[in-house]
Amino acid sequence: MENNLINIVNKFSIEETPLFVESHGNGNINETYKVLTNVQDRSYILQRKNALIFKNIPRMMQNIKSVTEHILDKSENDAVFPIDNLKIYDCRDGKPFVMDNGEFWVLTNYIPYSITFEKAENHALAQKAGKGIGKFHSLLSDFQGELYQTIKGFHDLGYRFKQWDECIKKDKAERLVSVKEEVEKLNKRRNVIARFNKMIESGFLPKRVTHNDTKIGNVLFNNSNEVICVIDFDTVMTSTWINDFGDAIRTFTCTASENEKDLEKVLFDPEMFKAYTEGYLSEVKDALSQTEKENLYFAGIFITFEQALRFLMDYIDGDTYYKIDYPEHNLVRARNQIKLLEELERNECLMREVIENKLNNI
Ligand code: GN1
Ligand code: MG
Repeated sequence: MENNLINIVNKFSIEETPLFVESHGNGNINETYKVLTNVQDRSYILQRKNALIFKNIPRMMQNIKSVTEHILDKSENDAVFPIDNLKIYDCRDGKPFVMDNGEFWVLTNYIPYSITFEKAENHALAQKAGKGIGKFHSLLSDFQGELYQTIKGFHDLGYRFKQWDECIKKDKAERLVSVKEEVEKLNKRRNVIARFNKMIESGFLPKRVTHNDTKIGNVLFNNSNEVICVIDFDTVMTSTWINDFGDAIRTFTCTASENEKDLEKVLFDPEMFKAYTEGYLSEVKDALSQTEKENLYFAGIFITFEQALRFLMDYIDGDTYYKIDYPEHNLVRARNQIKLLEELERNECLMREVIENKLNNI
């Protein structure tokens, strides 16, 4: 296996000699490896993109290239996104990926001494991450290019509800009987979520360049806990900033990771919400439209509901989408997200007040 991976790395245009390849990170979709080379502190990230989920990888890579080039052009000498971090290497025939046995491989820089987190460890970290994601949004706010829709209906709850109805009808893995309570908890929220989604999809909120996976694990920090950059651009598409704010709130304000089994540990931390929101708004406040400002408070609830639905659907379907470490993993994740959803709902007023307050005082 390792030899095969080294052969793949050798197809990319890099000067160093790859020596070792080791498994890296804990993504739920792609296979990720760190490649060590003959030059100290010159390592790479090799990824096998999941072609079952990303149906058109060449176009996805085109999205990633256009967006990273736009950032790199604008952020030269910028402390938040220092040049080179996001570079994607072409293979020797000029494409930004290698095809091997029908599989797509991509090579990017490994940033020395970089770290990621599964949950926010302190408020300063959440504040800095908010600033980093806000910076990502503001750097791309004047992007003029076209972006391909990498995954159909990714954050469109109308589309997700169609998948949900089908999933419940088919009950492919015959697990429905064991998750009645969870299904009911989601169904009873359907109308509220659908109404919010309709408002988003109707064009009431501006369409922007969005990351669409702004979870905590996709923000890279250095060992002094300063943000280096946002990573994992696979789902960069056009949608609303609500989605990115929401996914960050889902993960930065929760006292446990999305894999935590003990639901008593899954709580909303209001201080984390304040810190993240302050960092985020300090970068994008002036660019936000009035409708975005008015609807940010619901973003965390919206995306956490969606994530609970997606994990539960995958469990009912028989675990065909997300990687799992044990048979009940998707169910554990779904229950965890439902608990967080309840916590967020209880804090809806608080979130509204904090946003209003920060908008007036930053
Ligand atoms: C997946 O593979 P990863 O960890 O980057 C998923 C996200 C989910 C996330 C939950 C393409 O992201 O949408 O929010 O898991 N990516 C895709 O951890 O479905
Ligand atoms: Mg991702």
